[in-house]
Amino acid sequence: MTDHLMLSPAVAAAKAAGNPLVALESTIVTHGMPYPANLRTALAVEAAVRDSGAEPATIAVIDGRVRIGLETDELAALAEARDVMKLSRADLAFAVASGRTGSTTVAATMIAARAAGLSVFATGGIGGVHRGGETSLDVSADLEELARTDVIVVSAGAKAILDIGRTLEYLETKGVPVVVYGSDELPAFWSRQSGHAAPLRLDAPAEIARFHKARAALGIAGGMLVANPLDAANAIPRETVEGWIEQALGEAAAKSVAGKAVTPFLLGRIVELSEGRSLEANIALIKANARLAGEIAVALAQD
Ligand code: PSU
Ligand code: MN
Repeated sequence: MTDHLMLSPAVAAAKAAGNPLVALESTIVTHGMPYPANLRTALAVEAAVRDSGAEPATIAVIDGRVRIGLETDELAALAEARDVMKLSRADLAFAVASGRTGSTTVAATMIAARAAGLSVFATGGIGGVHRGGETSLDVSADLEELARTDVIVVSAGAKAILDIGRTLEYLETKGVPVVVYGSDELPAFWSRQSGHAAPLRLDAPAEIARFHKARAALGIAGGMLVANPLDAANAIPRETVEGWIEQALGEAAAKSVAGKAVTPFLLGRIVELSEGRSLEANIALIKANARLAGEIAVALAQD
């Protein structure tokens, strides 16, 4: 893989100096938010990582090369592009082998981050078991990746469009620690409440770094999910969100939306149904996650 990996000058310099780094995904840019809010957010997220003392490394595949760290013009091109692949474990190498351009999901970003030696990654919300997943078998490859790849994924939990209970069961079965930052309740992306208790709770970046090191010392492979609740001022009550989700899910079923298109369709419709309120919350939560991820990376680099 190393031949196909290309570090940006800033990322290469940070790595060489042993400075903390945070990986960022790009599917949120190409499939998760409308233009130009997606570009504005991607740049603000990189700034949030820098503010916390770490170097951001936004990951994508451009013309068949796995890029670790993008220049602003490259990010801008991705944000406006329409025919970009949404890459996961199944097709990351396909894009490389065929010289394609694609954005990386949580799963693919974890693989690329690990290959580049990065152990902290910030996203919005992970994919998981979709509602009705017990019959459709629509379960995001993000969950399996968390089970096997040693990266700390900082999120606002699983996206609320999913079946959060079954997503938690899957993660528990696979031995993935779910650590809620500073709360006893697992957040649900746009909302602070999910109705599910925090499987584990930690209150400081240094505690998360210590947990990560203890797992490594015990030889326990696999990732860790950190769920960071959105602050109350930006969060949306669960009951409010649930109405939009129900409507978007009904429309997805009526249109037979399936496979990779499901999550982008639901997120896009919820932005419309909420008249942009969900987008503002999504932007706020990814910035907060980037900041926390930076703090964890800084803590990992100490001692
Ligand atoms: N977080 C967001 N918006 C997004 C995503 C995460 O705030 O669009 C993306 C991530 O890349 C995640 C993907 O991996 O949604 C999940 O897609 P699926 O359900 O098809 O696995
Ligand atoms: Mn799916």
